[in-house]
Amino acid sequence: MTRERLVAGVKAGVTSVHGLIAQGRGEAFDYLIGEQSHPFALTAVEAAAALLLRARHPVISVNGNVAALAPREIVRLATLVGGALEVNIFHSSKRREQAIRSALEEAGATRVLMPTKKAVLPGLDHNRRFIHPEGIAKADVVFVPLEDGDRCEALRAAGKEVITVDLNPLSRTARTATITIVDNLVRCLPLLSERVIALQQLGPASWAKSLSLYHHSRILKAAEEKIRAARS
Ligand code: PTJ
Repeated sequence: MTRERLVAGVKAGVTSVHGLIAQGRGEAFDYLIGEQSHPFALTAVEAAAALLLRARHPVISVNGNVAALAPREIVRLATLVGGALEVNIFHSSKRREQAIRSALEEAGATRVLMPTKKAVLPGLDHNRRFIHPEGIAKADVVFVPLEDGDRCEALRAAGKEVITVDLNPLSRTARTATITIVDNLVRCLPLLSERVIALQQLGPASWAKSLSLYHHSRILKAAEEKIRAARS
C-alpha cells in the first residue's frame, strides 16, 4: 500500500522518479528492522516532539516523497506544533513544487511556503538552496524527513537544529542531524503527533527531560546493531 502511494505520487506529478529508488532503499532497511518502531525510534520520537515544542520557529520541510506518503499526517504535525510547512525539493521542478503545495492544501494546509530566490541556504549548489525568508531562513528547528546529506549539513552549519526520519542509520543525514528517527515515515508520524499532544500538556519541564534522554550516537548505534543482528 505504501509503495502504491508513491507510484500514485509519481503519476500525479508530486514525487520524482528518483523517489521510487529512495523508497526501495528505505524498504530494504525496514525489512531488516522487522518493519517495527523500535525503542531507538520511540526515544527519538519523544525527543523530536520536545524539540519541536520548545522551538521558537519550527519549520516542516516537505519533499515529493513526504507529500505522497503522508500528506495528512505532516499537515497535522505542523498544526500541532504551530510550525510552517515549506516545500523544498532536490530534483528541481516548478511544476512538482506546485503539485506538492496542492497536495498539502488538499490535506488541510492553509499556508504553504514555497522556495524563493530572496533567501538562500549557504553551502548548497542545487535547488534545495532556495528557501523562504519567513520559513527555513528564519527557523531554529527544521523537520526534514527523507533528506539528503548535503542539506542536512548546510542546515546544521547555519545554526539550525535538524530532526530527520531515515531508515538508514548510517546515512550522512542520519549522522549529521540533531535527532534521527530510524523508522518508516508512515509509522512514526502518527506516533510523533501523539507525543506532541502528550508533552504539550505536561509542559516545558517534561520537554527538557525528554531531550536529556536522547543520545544521538547511542540511538544510531542501537539501530545499526538491530540491522546487523538481522543479517547474522
Ligand atoms: O522530492 P525530491 O526531489 O526532494 O526528492 C526526494 C528524495 C527522497 C528522492 C531525495 O531526497 C533523495 O534522493 O533522497 P535519498 O538520498 O535517496 O535519501 C532518502 C533516505 O530516506 C534513504 O536513506 C532511505 O533509506 C530513506 N527512506 C526512504 N524511504 C523512507 C526512508 N526513511 C523512512 N521512511 C521511508 N518511507
